Amino acid sequence: MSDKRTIDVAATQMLDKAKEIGFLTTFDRAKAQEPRCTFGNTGICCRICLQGPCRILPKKPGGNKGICGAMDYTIVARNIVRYIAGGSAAHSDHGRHIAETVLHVAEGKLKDYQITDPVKLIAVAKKIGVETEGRDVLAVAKDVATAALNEFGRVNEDEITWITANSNESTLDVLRKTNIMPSGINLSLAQLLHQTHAGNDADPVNIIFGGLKAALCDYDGMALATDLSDILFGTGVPVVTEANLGAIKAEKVNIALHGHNPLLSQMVVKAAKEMQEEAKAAGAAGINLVGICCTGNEVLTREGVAIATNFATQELAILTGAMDAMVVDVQCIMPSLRSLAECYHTKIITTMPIMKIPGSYHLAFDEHRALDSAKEIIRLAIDAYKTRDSAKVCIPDVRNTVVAGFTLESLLNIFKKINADAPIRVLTDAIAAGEIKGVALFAGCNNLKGTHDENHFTMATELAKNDVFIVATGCAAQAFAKEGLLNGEGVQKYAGEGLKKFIARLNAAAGLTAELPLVFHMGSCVDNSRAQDLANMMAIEMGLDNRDVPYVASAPEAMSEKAVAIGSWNVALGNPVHVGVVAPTVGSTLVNDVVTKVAEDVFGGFFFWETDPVKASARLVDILEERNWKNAMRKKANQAKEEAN
Ligand code: BF8
Ligand code: SF4
Repeated sequence: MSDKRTIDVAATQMLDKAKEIGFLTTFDRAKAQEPRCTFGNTGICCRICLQGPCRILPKKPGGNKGICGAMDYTIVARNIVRYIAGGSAAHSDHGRHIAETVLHVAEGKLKDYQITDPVKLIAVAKKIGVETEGRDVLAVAKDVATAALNEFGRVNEDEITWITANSNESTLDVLRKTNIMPSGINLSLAQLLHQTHAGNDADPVNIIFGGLKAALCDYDGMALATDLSDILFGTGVPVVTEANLGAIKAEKVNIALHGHNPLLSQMVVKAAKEMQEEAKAAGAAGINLVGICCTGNEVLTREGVAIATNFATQELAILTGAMDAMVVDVQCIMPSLRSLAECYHTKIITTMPIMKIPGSYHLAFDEHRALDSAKEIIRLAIDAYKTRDSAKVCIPDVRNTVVAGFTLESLLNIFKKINADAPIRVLTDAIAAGEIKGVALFAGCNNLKGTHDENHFTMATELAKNDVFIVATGCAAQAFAKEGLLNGEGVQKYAGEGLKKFIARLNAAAGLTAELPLVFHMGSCVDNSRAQDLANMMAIEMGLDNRDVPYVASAPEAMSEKAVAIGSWNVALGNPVHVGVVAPTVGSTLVNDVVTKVAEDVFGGFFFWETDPVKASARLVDILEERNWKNAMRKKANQAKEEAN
């Protein structure tokens, strides 16, 4: 574990303040956990039955296996795929919630939500085979939402819809041949928990394949979440805002939107617009919304809401003394928020039936009266504001300009201004010409096993220097936002000559008031599906299989089960994936070799673990250069020539 806590200047100031008031933050708690247990760290601790925990103790007679006889490889494989099950359940349940809401909108049951983007609705309907000709928008929406909900309960042999609709044929072939194509999400997740029950599957490879099937459900759940969120709230376009704790405003009622699901945060944004006067009547200059974690990314993309901070530093937003309410929904919310809030006037408001924190204020969010629920939340914040102690307010004067909102559609709209017929060719031609080396997706969390945000920053600037076009989601994107990589200055400071030229060309065509950024913010973690759509498009345009495309993914500070699931479907869909923490697969050479080596032969994608961000970046650049795309394109061109002769 590193001694340096964070590279974020605002966070450093707040950590010093925490020390001053004697509050132990997540950074202190991370230190308290050191040294870590090697068994757990490497994946060779089994706790899935009550005889356990069993550890692999090779030097003791009888200790080289668990009590039931499970080998290291079985234990490691079971542990890792159970992470995938957790992540996949979280993402897909988020998607289900949105799908259910779209269905209820289509049935006229909800007054506060509408179909905001009918163009996206028609595009999604066509993609998944829902009839659109001459049909009413709500009728189409009902069928699309029903198709999404059918992804969950399907128990027959039919293939799952969103993966089949989104993926390229050669990728689907691999998924079918390896028998990991899911049918229903619930079925695959239940089967995986069954498969990894004590005394069940002991074959590590079979377990990993079961895990990959569940990971594909993660992909499916997030792809439908992205599509249906766009339909409901609009597909983002470029927006300009700011990021870091300096986005919290002393003179305003500050509300942090924290969690993941836009069903709540979008409503708070809407309510805030209507309630500015109420805040003013309480003596504030208005209402200021800021985002934390992925719901922050959702409302940044669609509404231009500023970002306060990312996962590891969520507590620090409260330490500014100016956070009047933090409204949370699901996922990545630290239970510690509540005890810290006690030192201040901040109201922690939980809203979802599956996410409560003892002692915090629970306001059950009800989609049937969504706007009223959101208004109640804002009123709680205004009331809290009235009790704010101005002597405790200390907001770091740190913020950076952010240009975000690059959903795939909005990125393609920029490309279209250069090539209206084949927009994606703007990117692939620049790669073929050697101007840029390829595309890297940065995704995932913060992990305090390292220095907060350091891997993110170092890797993005290293890859930019090497002319890699970068897209980002999740807390990685928020790290870049805070550190000034999501604006034009970032390009001038960090891009290599080729990337600079490429972005300059986009700037000239885009005609936006703001300069395009070094890193293109694609949204929240469920929006990793947007990045995969980009990879799929590149493959089609370049005439390649996904496994040959110059596209890589990295989670420099992966933390959550969701990150494990995302990384795993990336591998299954053909992408090389870097992870900046050592995965708990290293306790079994066999399992580790399967996911880092054998996977490449089967899927084209593979994992590698590298905690040093400079080394990891160099490896990613090498991978982009070594991918088979040049050979494959040459071969295709020769074939075409021969056929023409
Ligand atoms: O879904 S990147 S810490 S906030 S899990 Fe969580 Fe990780 Fe952040 Fe978004 Ni994604
Ligand atoms: Fe131990 Fe086997 Fe039970 Fe795991 S399943 S805890 S290895 S007895």
